[in-house]
Amino acid sequence: MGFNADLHSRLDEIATLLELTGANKFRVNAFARAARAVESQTKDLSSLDEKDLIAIDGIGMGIASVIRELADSGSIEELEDLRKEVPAGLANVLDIQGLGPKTVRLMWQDLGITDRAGLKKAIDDGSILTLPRMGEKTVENIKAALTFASKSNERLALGIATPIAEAIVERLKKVKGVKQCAFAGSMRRGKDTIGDIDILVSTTKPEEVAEAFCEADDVERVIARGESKCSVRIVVDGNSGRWKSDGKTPPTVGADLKIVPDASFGAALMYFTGSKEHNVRLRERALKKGMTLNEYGLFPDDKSTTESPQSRGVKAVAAKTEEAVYTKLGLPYIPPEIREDAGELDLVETPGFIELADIKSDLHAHTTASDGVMSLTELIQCAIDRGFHTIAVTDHSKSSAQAGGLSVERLRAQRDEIEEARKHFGKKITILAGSEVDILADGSLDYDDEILAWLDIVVASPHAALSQDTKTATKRLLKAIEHPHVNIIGHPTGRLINRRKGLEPAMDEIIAAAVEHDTALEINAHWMRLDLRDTHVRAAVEAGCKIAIDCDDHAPEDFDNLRFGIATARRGWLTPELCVNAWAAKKLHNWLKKKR
Ligand code: DGT
Ligand code: CA
Ligand code: CA
Ligand code: ZN
Repeated sequence: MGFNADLHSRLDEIATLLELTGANKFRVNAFARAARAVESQTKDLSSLDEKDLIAIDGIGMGIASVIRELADSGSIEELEDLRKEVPAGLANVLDIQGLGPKTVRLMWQDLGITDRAGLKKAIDDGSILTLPRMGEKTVENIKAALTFASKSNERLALGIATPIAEAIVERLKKVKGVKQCAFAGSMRRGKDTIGDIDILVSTTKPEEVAEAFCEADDVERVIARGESKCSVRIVVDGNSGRWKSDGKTPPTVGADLKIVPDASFGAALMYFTGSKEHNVRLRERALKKGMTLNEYGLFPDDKSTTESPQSRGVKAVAAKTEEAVYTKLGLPYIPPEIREDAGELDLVETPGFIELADIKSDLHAHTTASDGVMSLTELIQCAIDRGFHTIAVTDHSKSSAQAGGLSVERLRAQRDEIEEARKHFGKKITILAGSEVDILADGSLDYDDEILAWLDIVVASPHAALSQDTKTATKRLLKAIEHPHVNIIGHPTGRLINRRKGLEPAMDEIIAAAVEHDTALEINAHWMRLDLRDTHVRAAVEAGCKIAIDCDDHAPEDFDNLRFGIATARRGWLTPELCVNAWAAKKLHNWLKKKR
C-alpha cells in the first residue's frame, strides 16, 4: 500500500473511532474530510511539509501535523490510542444501515455490545429493548439490516474487483510464452457484484504462468495448482488503495485461472464468460443444428460415440473466436453484458448498445462548495479533459447539511462564480449551474420552485429516509418526477452495494411517470451505487424512458467510474438514443430548457 492509501484508511478509521467515542462532531468531520481530500491526491503526501499540506483543500493545521507524524514515525499516536479504547468489532456494528454512532455507543457502553454477534444476541434475548428510544419497530429494522449486511458480504463490488483482475491480466500477459489472456465470468458480463474472478490464458509455458499467478504478493492462499487450472484467494484490503477492510468488503476474493489451448481461446472465453443459463441455451441451439458446443469449440455432432470431439481429434467448425462460434450458430455477436438468457438469443441483429465513447456530458458533479474535493475550475478542467461538451455543477442542497449543502445565498454566489468561469472556459465547454436537490421524505424538494426554475438543471435525489416502505417511497419519487422543474432523478433508490438496500419503489410506476413527464432516471455510475441497477434499466428502456449516466463526481478519479455505469446500461440494453449524456449539445440543452 502506498503512503497516501495508508493515510487515507487511517484518517477514515480515526473519524469512525472518534465518532464511537462520542467526540466533537467538528473533529470527526475534519478527519473525514481530510480522508476524502487525501484520496484524490496524486502526489505522494509523505514528501510534503506542513505548509504545503495545509495548502491542500480539506487539510488544516491539525491534520497536517498528523500526516507528518505518520510520515516520520510510521504511526499515528491518536489512532493507536483509539484502537485501544474502542473494540475492533464496533465499526462493523456502526456500518449496519440505520445505526448511528450515538446508538452504537450506547449499545457498547450500556449493554457491552462490541461486535455484530453481540448485537444479534441482544436482539434475540430482548435486552436491546432496554436502550432509550428503542421500540419493537426499530429493533425489527435493525434485525433486517443486520441480516442484509451479513448476507451481502460474500460478493465483491465490480469496482473493487475489476482493478484486481486487470492487474492480474497485465501481469500474466508479460509472462514468457503467454499468447492470450483475459478475464471472463460475471466480471466480463459487467455484473454489479462478482462471486469470484475468472482468468483465461493460453501459453506455451503453463508452469511459468501458474507460478506468476500463484506466487504473487497479494495471494493469501493457494487452493489448487495444476497443469490446466489454478485457484487462489487474493487479499482485497489495500489492493489499489481504494477501500479498507471495513466489514462490508470481503477480506479476500477467489480467483480461478484456466490454461486453455490457444486455437480454441474464443470457445473457452465464451464458455467461461457464461452466464451458465446463456451457455445452456447455446448448447441447445447447437444440438438442434446437429452440432456439439463445449469449451473447446463447436463441433459436428457424432451420436455414435460418447467420447468428446476434441479428444477424437475432430476438427472444430468454430473455436478461435467468439464471433466465429456465434456466426456458425446463426446468431449475431452477443456482447458479454447481455448473456443472461433474457431474450438475447432471439436477436436477429444486435442493437448498437451504448459505449463509453458515446458519452459526451456529465450532469451530476460536486465541488468543494459541498462535499466534493474539486474546486469549480478543477471540475470543469476534468470534464474538458474527458472531451465532454457539457458539465453540470450540481452541489448538494440545504437539507444535506452533513454534505455541506448550499443555502440559497451560497447557491447564488456559486452561480456568479460559474458566470466567471464561463468567460474563461465558455468556448471549450458548456457549464450548467445546477443542483442535486434533496427529495425530502414526503417528496417535496429542498428549494422553492422559483429557485429550481432559475437553475439550468435540476437533479433530484433521495438521500435520507431510505428505509421507507414501498408505498411511501413510490409516492415520494412520483412527486419528484412530476415536478415541473426536475430534469433527472439521481440514484433513484439510494441503495449502496453490500451496505444498504435503499428504497424499493414500484419501479413500473416510476418508469411510466418518468416517461410521461419527460424526466430522466439516472444510472449513478459510482461502483458503490450502480443505481438504477441493470434490471431497472432494462424495464426503463423497454418503456422508452430517458436515462442519464452520471458519475456523481466528488473527486477527479470518479470520472473513471463511467465504465461501470456503461456496463450497467448495456446490461439493461440501453442504446445511445435514450441516453441524454450521449446526445449532441444542442439537443441536450433544448431538452433541459423545456423545464426551465
Ligand atoms: P460469479 O462468479 O458467481 O459472479 O458468477 P460467474 O458467472 O462468474 O460464475 P462462475 O465463476 O461460477 O463461472 C464462470 C463461468 O464459467 C460461468 O458464467 C459459466 C461457466 N461455468 C462454470 N461452471 C459451469 C457449469 O457447471 N456449467 C456451465 N454450463 N458453465 C459453467
Ligand atoms: Ca466468477
Ligand atoms: Ca469461478
Ligand atoms: Zn451527488
